[in-house]
Amino acid sequence: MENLQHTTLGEFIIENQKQFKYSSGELSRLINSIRLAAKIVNHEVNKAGLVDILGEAGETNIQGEDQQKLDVYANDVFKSALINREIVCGIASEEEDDFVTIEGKENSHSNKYVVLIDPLDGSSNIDVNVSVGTIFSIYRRVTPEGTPVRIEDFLQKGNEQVAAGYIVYGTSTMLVYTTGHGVNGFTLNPAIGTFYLSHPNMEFPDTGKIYSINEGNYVHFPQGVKDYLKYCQEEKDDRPYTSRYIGSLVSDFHRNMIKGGIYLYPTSSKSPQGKLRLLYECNPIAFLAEQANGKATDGYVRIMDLKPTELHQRVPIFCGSPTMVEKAEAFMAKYPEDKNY
Ligand code: AHM
Ligand code: MG
Repeated sequence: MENLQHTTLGEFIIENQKQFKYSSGELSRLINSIRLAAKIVNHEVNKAGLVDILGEAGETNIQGEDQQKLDVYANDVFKSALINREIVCGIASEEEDDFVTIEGKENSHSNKYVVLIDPLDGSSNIDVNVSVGTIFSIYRRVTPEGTPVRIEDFLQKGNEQVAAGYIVYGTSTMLVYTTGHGVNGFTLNPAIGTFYLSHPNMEFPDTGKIYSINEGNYVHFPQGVKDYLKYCQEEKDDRPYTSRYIGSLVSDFHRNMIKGGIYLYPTSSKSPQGKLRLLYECNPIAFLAEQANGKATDGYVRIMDLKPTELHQRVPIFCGSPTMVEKAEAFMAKYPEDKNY
């Protein structure tokens, strides 16, 4: 039977609204609409294995409905949840070349927040039934309310985030988020469609034994990363560490936060700026990491101190248990020339 003593996400959002300094209920409504969209996307992601029976993306299925690719579908769901409820003035998404401007009531641009989102990260994992995620980042606009949003509303430092979070569609579906007062995780009970607070005050252990990196790129990595990987594999003290790499940022990060570990996506000669996107992958992950006793840097500089220059900018990222990130940074510091990627 359902334990009615457990806090639901809806209750948690209301109870914690007063913590937020500009509390007008707008941020709470925004997180509520992300909660709703997460449930809809979860429902669709769960059916992904049926695609061979129901029809491939881009085809028409047996019922005559057009099948969409799941990342495009997730983008549409999150966008319409945010647009229909008239709570944001702009959205930037991995799925959209440019940011989307949203008009509020009576054609004004009166809402305060912008959302940056990766609607379905790691989506190549869908075909093989491995977990994927959604990542989101929320800012207050910097341009005047009532006017259309501009690029500078989106190109804010990670430091300015008011909230960030992710949904992991894994063996369970979880929504994990922060508004700058720690990190809390909620698990979906799919039978009744309710998220329950299952992981209050999540924190990275100070150190851990897991390193997560696509080691297939080893020969292309900067020397500092190569040296750090050799350190991870060395037989000394509590090493060698364990290698775990799902290839889904959200899932790798989530596991490391619970067990202790480091995730790295460095620059390489194949991807000289790294692969992951600053605005809707690295910054929200960095905010969560720091709110959970962890660290996130580009190997030299704190991710949330980087000044964004473009919407889909890529940066290298090293994040996770603080002692492990600091150790990796010490190896990078020996090669200061690699700082200018
Ligand atoms: P995507 O935004 O195209 O899905 O790529 C992001 C994903 C991350 O989730 C994951 O950590 C990384 O790309 C894996 O990349 P690789 O296959 O190069 O190791
Ligand atoms: Mg992505």
